[in-house]
Amino acid sequence: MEKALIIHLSTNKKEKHAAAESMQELRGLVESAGAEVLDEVYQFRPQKNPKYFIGEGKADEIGLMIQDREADLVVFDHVLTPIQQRGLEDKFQSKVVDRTQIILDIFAQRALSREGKLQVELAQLNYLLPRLTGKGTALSRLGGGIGTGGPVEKKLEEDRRRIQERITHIKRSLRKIQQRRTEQRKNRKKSPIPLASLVGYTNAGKSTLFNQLTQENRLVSSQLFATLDPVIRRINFSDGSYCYLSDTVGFIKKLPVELKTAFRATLEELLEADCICHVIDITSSQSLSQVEAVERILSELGVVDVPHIKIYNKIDLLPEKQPLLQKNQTLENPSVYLSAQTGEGITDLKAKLQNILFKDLKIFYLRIPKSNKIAIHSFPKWSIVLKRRETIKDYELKLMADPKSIVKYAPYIQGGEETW
Ligand SMILES: Nc1nc2c(ncn2[C@@H]2O[C@H](COP(=O)(O)OP(=O)(O)OP(=O)(O)O)[C@@H](O)[C@H]2O)c(=O)[nH]1
Ligand SMILES: [Mg+2]
Repeated sequence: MEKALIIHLSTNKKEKHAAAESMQELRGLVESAGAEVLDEVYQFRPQKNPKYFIGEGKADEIGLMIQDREADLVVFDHVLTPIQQRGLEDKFQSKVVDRTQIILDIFAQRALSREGKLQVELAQLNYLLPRLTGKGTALSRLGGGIGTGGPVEKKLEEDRRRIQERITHIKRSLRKIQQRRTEQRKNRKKSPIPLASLVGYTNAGKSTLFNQLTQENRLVSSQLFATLDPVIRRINFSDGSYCYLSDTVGFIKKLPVELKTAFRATLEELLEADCICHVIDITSSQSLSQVEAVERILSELGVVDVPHIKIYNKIDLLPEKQPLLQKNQTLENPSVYLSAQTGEGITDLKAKLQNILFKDLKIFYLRIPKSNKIAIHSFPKWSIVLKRRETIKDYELKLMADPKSIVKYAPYIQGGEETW
């Protein structure tokens, strides 16, 4: 296991608290990427050093620490320029990476689907391209000064061209995959069955809740970004109605722009949701700023007027039954306190989901003669069939539908409630 030192630079003394929070998150990221954190180093400095990012004196200090603690890796809680990364690697004689690279690394380890893998590769290449001269490779060590004439430049030019070609190729493949998904989505849109989407900060408990609601067995883990590939399953409600639920990649503050771009198509699926279920880890000391970060990303994606439920998760970890705040609740945008792990509060969530998703639908009872084949086959296209049964001559259906869409079938509507 690689051993890492993690470094944070504040340019503003007032940001002490934010610095500690950000470093706690970086520690989680480094561990999720598979390394061990040996120590944390903070520096306050009004300006970034163009060559070393931190001050040169601090860099020397860290150089000694690397030897002393036998670190293999130094991770900066920021985005480094190629020059800074090279300057630091030369000074430390050790690997130096930034926050973006750590996140890209985790994504690369987790991607399973073809689309996910291509998206991560695209993000990595876009990160690499402007840094091609700056990496600590044998090649770039020659960079600058005598002897870096024609051949080296030519080699770099070739590398850049090959990367550019690969980027074009990946983009083309992704477009094809995404076209297919758009088709599937259109079909789903035509169906009357509504879609709820789980969103939230990484590690909030989305997949745990997904499993609880859909009886699935998706990977749940204390590692950050355990989920990358989106998935959709059905939730069944006790009255026989149902909806779809999607689970997807978690959000994080300072999400690298390369990943935002590459995963845009995945994230844009949220625009299709009829309800956004925002899962919040109530036990995190940073839950407020995490909520803000998630809301910012949602609004950047244009997900603004979709009804949402705020789901405060992990209440089983709260010290005792402390009164839980229920503020800023509306019928359209309620909140729920629950434990995705124990199942406490799930019934409440399901009821609120039903209120939102089926708000415009009513229950109807119909009796249709078996001879009317067209009518029978059309029901699933515009209604949610809750139950069906048959007599010798007729089909009888209990269904949920928009009163406007059922007008055509008015002659078949029955009273019949008590007989079901
Ligand atoms: N105690 C407790 N732990 C929970 C609860 N819900 C989730 N967890 C834990 O929180 C961690 C993260 O859960 P996940 O469901 O993987 O979280 P996620 O939001 O899907 O995370 P990413 O996919 O990484 O973005 C795991 O260790 C879960 O066991 C809960 O209600 N109570
Ligand atoms: Mg997950």
